Amino acid sequence: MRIAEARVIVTCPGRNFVTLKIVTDDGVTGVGDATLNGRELAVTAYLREHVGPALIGRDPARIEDTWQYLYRGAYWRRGPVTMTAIAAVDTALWDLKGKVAGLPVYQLLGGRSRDGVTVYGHANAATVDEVPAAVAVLVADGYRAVRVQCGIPGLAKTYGVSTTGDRYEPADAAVPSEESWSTERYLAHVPAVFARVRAEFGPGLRLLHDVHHRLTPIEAARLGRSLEPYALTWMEDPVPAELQDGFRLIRAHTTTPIAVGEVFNSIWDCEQLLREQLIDYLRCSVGHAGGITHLRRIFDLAALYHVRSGSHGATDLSPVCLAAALHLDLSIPNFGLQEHMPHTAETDRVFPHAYRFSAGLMHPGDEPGLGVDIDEELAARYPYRPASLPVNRLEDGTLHSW
Ligand code: CS2
Ligand code: MG
Repeated sequence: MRIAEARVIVTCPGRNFVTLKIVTDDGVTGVGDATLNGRELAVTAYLREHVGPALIGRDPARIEDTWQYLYRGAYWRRGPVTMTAIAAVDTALWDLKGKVAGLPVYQLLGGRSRDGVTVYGHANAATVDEVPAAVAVLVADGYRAVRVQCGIPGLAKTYGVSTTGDRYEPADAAVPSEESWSTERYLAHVPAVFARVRAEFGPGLRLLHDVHHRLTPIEAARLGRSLEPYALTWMEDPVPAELQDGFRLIRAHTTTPIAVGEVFNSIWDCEQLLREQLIDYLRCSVGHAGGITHLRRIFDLAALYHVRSGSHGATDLSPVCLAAALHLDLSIPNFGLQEHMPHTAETDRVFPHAYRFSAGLMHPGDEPGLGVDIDEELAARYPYRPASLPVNRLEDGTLHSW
């Protein structure tokens, strides 16, 4: 068996997705998610121009060798575009290997380590008074863990909260839209949000919050300490993660667990945070961190330091990525939580899949491979639409992290 074609499919059923479909000379296919929110065409070009031609004629069974070939062969190693492209190839090859073996990928990864994959949902509300109703919807749906994001008094918009009543999709304009931010307003407001949730739902519900890279280490330490009475499962992306020593300062002041990593794309981005036990959950995704092969390696390193997985799973990661994530989540020993933002029905039609949600757990299904595909005819009806993520400015106009 040899690789005969590497097809890159760009579609926009409500938001852009990029999918790599690898086809063998026997007609067996595998798919990988190559979506990088706001930079979709960069990965598309990388795959079409620099990776696809090099795959033709290769043995699809040689997954690790292909990974090394694409990683070392790039010369310019790492980075979100390169690693998303490698991730798509790797994921497609695991899909293919499962189909050839007649086994779901999780069986190739060592089988089930748990009954199902515990997922967390998103409760978003414009005001504190609206938060309990948003959380109640998820609890009623069976979620055992809920991420809570709330509007901030005095700010028109903030991360995670839709202002249109539609689903929250942050890539909302061809040229980045601008949002306004106030750390002072945020830090003064967030504890009351979780005090309200705990008062309404008690101590058992696992609560999470995404800070989205917006604080300094001492501000994050203050936030973590202010949230300690509410026993969060995690405080996510408290600071931009370039300065990893900064996490020592947060750790010195608060026991609120920390989750980081959705913007990481290689084991090297994680190594110091893991070795120094500066985080508690690692958010790297199959789609952005080099695929199943690399992410399994990252989670094995994390396990040495008591760090559990908490993979990114926003709607800008396609159903192909979610399917692959569930196979890995089901099998690794140090699974923590999996993010689950359900895709639209339109997206689910473009990406038929076997995975299912029930009572707070997800399972990838037992179809050979990943149990997901792309309906290329339907995908062709949704042309690419330029869309960029927003930028963020402080109230005095200073550019800040979004
Ligand atoms: C967020 C994401 O889901 C999360 O935790 O950080 O929604 C993130 O904003 C988007 O994936 C960016 O494309
Ligand atoms: Mg996040």
